[in-house]
Amino acid sequence: LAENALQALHDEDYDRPFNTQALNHSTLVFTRGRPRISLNGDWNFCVDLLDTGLRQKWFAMLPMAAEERPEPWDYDPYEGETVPVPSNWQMLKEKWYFFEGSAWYTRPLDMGAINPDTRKFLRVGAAQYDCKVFLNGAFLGNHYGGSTPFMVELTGHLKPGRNWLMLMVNNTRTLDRVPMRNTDWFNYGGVYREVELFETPKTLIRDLFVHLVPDGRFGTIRAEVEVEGADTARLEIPALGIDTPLALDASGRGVIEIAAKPALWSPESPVLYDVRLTAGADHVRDRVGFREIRTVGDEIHLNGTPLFLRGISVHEDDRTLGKVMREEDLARRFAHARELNCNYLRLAHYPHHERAAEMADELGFLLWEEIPVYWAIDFANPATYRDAENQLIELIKRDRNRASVIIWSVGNENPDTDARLAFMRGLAETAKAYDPTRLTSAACLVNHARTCIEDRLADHIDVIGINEYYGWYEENFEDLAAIGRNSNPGKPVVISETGADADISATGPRRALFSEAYQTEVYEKQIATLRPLDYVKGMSPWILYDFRVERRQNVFQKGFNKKGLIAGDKATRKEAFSVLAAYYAERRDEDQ
Ligand code: GCB
Repeated sequence: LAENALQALHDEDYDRPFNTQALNHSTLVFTRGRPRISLNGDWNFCVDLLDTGLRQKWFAMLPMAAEERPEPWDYDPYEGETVPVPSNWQMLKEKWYFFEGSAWYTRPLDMGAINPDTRKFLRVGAAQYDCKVFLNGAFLGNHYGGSTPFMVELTGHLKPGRNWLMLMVNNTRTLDRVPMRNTDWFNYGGVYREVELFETPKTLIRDLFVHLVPDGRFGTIRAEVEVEGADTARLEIPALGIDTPLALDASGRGVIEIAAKPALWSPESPVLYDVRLTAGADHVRDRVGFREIRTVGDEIHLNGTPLFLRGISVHEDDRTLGKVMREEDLARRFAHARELNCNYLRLAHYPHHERAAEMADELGFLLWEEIPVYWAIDFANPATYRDAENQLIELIKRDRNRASVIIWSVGNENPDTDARLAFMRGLAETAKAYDPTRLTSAACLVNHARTCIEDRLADHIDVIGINEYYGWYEENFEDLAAIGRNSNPGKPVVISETGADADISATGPRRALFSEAYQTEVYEKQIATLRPLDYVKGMSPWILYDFRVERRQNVFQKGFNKKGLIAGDKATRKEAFSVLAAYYAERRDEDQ
């Protein structure tokens, strides 16, 4: 035993069998409208700073009373400290604030008798970043990516009565991940979205994608479904009088196009329809809006009408909850966007909670959704590409029935290298393959020497996002006007970011950089300069709320990026808020 233990200690590959990407988009099951059992609540918790848990096989420890254990042990998965799920450990105890590494979560799963005619699936809404799943000591798979849901089938692994579920979550930033080591948002760790258990019949609806066919005629609804264990399904949209069988091929896939004239979804009229799919004993349902988004030259058309995107960027960040999202927080976010006269939000820089897009569907906001291909990630690494692409597909599968989502963004401010071009072009193509009904974008580059928009990626996406900080990182405001004149993008441009920090606390400055007055001036100049540019079809300044980040430590920032139009309390509006609100009110009135 001692020899084995020694060998394990020296064996750098001890964790290799666990580092597969086995829990990827292909294991997802469509879960909308399904009954579910919440596994939120208190879980046993232990940080594993030295990463010894895998070597010591913490996952294989049997539940037994302390006095019965035959060997000494270093972790108490069945007793000991507990934390609530969902949560970010940084927000729970000061000693965990800067902790980066592995932590183990354990909880019982009480099943009663196992019904052999059912299947069981575990769904984790999100865990930052890498999550290994164990059930009763057996390894069931690993997921990479901190913001998308993943699922694992438990059927066959569960036993009657009490079972033990363990999640090992690691939030270490590394160069080959997506994002990599360097970001401008906080590296919250842990299981921070809902954990749920689903029970289905043997026949299983894997996927349902319903949308209006984007042919400019608004008269055809298309449904694509994927089912296991049936050769036919039934699609119903009762309010449109649709109730139709759908033939499935040998692989369980089926596609149908149906003539229909739904009332079109738009921010002004966010109409949603009940959609139901039945296959054998399995049922799912969703609430779906039908609308068309497309570009025509340098315009963006929603349902055939040109559109200006009056937006704001948002992070998922809360002073006390971290990345844990509550209904009230999302409702407040949309209420503030409404007050700014927005019709659009950029959900930066990673997939936000899925409830955000549902709410946008209900309230009538358009969304840009994004994966964290941020700055200089390891573009030449095929494993990094697989990770990014998987996160993209997981996001698309999760949200592609949401009418509010109009743009899939494949990255943000990435250096223009050949490797990056191949990588991001691949992602843009994947987005179209999984969802041809939406636009692709990315925050692209400006050539500062030539003062014009110049990015090879622009040829491969529908909308050119531009982050520009004239008046902040770039001093010479005249250059922005020059870029406007010198560029001829031939596609719609959205100013995906612009802004300036303002510290409005009692110790904040009165004038110059970091003052509220300076931020206001930047907004006024930005609006005046961008307004005459015809190809600029929208903007989402940076950002709605101040947010926490490790890298910002000067005397005014103190661990926060303060470019918010509202302070970190999510209540105190800065002066620039009303400047942007007034501009958007004018644009809205012009568009009507
Ligand atoms: C950017 C980044 C964003 C940063 C922002 C800033 O260009 O896209 O993530 O937070 O600038 O404040 O510097």
